[in-house]
Amino acid sequence: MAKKKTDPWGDTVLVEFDAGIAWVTMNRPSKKNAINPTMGREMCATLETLALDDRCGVMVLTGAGDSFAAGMDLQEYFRETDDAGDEVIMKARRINEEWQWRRLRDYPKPTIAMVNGWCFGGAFTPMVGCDLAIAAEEATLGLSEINWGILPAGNVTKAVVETMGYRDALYYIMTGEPFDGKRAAELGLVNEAVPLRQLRRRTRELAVTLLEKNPAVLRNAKLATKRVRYMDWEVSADYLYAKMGEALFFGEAADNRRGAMKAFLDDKEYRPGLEHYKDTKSAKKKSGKKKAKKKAKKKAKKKSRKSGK
Ligand code: ACO
Ligand code: V55
Repeated sequence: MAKKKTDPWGDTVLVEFDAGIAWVTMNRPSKKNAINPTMGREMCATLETLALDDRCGVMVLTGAGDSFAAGMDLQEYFRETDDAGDEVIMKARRINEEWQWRRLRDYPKPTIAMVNGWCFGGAFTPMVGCDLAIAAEEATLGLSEINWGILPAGNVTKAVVETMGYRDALYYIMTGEPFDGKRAAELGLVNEAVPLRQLRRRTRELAVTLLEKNPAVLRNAKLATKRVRYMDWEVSADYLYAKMGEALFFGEAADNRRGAMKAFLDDKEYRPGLEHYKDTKSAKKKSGKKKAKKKAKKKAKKKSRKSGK
């Protein structure tokens, strides 16, 4: 498979496009991908650009070498900003939170964190900021803040209580004890853990599943999940009907829905409980459009033929 490598946003972030997937790599391997202010700026630019780039149907966030990211850079993010004063600290925080949770949590494309290795402290915020996460069983994660003298800020504590149970969150925040990828899956911090040698393959497989869905409906489904979490049942019911209706006005979502109902109810061609509806008509319409999309569709079709429908 031909891979195109571009790094127009600098050295700390790498982007590779591959059949509808944008692999975004935190790239300071000699510093275990510790997140410094430069990476923050380059991540903001990267996410901003990929949001409007058709080559990015799904965004995967990962790290170069043996690390996802060893948290915030203790030298450049903490020690150097300590010396520089309030305004500099506040600017560094603003840029950091811009990509780590403000932008990521509401990202218009589906996002997957691929936790390939060391993942500490500040790395939890973008990891949880992604919609889904897969870890290598061999990865080592931890809330190491308490081990060196701070509490998990930068919304790390928020990310942890949103994913882990209450007792587990307190346990790992208070002890700073490291744990592996398998344990991260048990804790609900990631969706699943697989052996490192299968990590990329499994992540790609999950991304391809997401690429098959109607993108407007998928976007609204994920945003609605995040919103209704803190609503009461009455407000949530109204909100979901409004969003369900709204999503049908975007792109080919209404055609997709109508076609799927026909294929199930009239033609008895497929069963929505068991598989994704493949809209052959709109696939043809799209085929002149974008190379990456075409490639992804073709791959998905081939896969469904192989599996005997
Ligand atoms: N900030 C700054 N530099 C870092 C960081 C970091 N968070 N993590 C690693 N590095 C640097 C090391 O200083 C070292 O630099 P050098 O080669 O210039 O001396 C290089 O990365 C390699 O790290 P080593 O410690 O030599 O690698 P090792 O494999 O022995 O250990 C480990 C890896 C466990 C990740 C270790 O580097 C570590 O504990 N890092 C800090 C993890 C952490 O607690 N991060 C902060 C979380 S709290 C927060 O983010 C707010
Ligand atoms: C921390 C993390 C931050 C931050 C300040 O977990 C402290 C410690 C993720 O950003 O801005």
